Amino acid sequence: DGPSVAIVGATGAVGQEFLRVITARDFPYRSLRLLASERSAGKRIDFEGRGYTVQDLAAPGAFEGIDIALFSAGGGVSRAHAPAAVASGAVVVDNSSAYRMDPDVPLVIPEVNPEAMADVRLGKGAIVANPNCSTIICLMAVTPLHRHAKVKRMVVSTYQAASGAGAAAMEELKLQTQEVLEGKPPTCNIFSQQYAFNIFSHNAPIVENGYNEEEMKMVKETRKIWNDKDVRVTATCIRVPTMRAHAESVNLQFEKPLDEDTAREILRAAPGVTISDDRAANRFPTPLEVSDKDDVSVGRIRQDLSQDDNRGLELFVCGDQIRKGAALNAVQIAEMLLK
Ligand code: A2P
Ligand code: 11C
Repeated sequence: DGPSVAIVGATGAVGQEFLRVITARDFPYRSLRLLASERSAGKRIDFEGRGYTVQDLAAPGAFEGIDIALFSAGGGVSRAHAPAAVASGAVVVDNSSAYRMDPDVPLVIPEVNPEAMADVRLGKGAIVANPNCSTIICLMAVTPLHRHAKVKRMVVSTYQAASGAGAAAMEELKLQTQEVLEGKPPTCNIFSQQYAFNIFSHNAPIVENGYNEEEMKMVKETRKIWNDKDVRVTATCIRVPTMRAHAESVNLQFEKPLDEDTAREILRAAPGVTISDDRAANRFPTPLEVSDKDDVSVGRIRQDLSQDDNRGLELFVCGDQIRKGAALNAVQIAEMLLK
């Protein structure tokens, strides 16, 4: 029993994580179809005791009989193929940026705004968008506080892992690290500059206002998810040589006062959030600690001393970019469709 599920981009970093999350959560499925590019067509993937042959997404009938299609093969692939999936009656959960800002497409973090997808039904073709990983990780920690004291302004600085740029970027980081240690010139295929032992501004293109696209996604997606077009958000997104979890420094300005003890209490009760805030031991969230974990981890919770009347807080958040930033969030959306 359960829905028939297709995974688009099944050979990629997020695609492989979909499979792990499906197993971890015991997601019920009637059948599974693994789709990727023609490069991978014919490749065998063993999953839960069965062998699957990867199929070419572009072959006719790729979505025939599919109830839920989990897409993670980039925006171009989603734009090219999600309409066909919808036309054949599937609900597409799209991990790309292609449809996020479409007013007819819900942009959903299940712990934050499940109500946005109230009209989406299994059996009726539709798209639900998964937010950008940096947005998800940030809003998992900030939304519970926002509900309490209303965020007026949010300043985010990110420290983003290789996985955000795909499996090949993770391989490039490993290879470069080895090359640099051996005194060889680093191979730069995915990124245009040395990544190992370096940090640089996020590789997303810079737009007209000087921000890069990753930063603008955080701005626009936050407004849509919170349904608050007035909230002020600014971000600086940086790539750091970690493997699969993003870190973010978040500065908040609230409409109402919020002291740090109350903030800690609120976060302790928040689903999908763990607190790691040991001042005595100087131990706080790290990308390594949250890797392969479902929860985002929050620490460095402190009053912003530059703001009056307890109107400001500082936080440091880490989250597994492939897990909650992508695959887990999408599978949670799929689970909501089964309710
Ligand atoms: P393939 O392995 O056949 O190239 P990652 O983000 O880790 O780089 O993974 C990208 C995923 O998207 C892979 O599964 C990749 O398949 C898939 N993909 C990329 N381009 C296409 C395409 N044009 N059609 C179908 N799948 C694609
Ligand atoms: C990163 N978040 O970490 C990016 C990549 O809009 O889904 C994913 C871009 C997106 O590099």
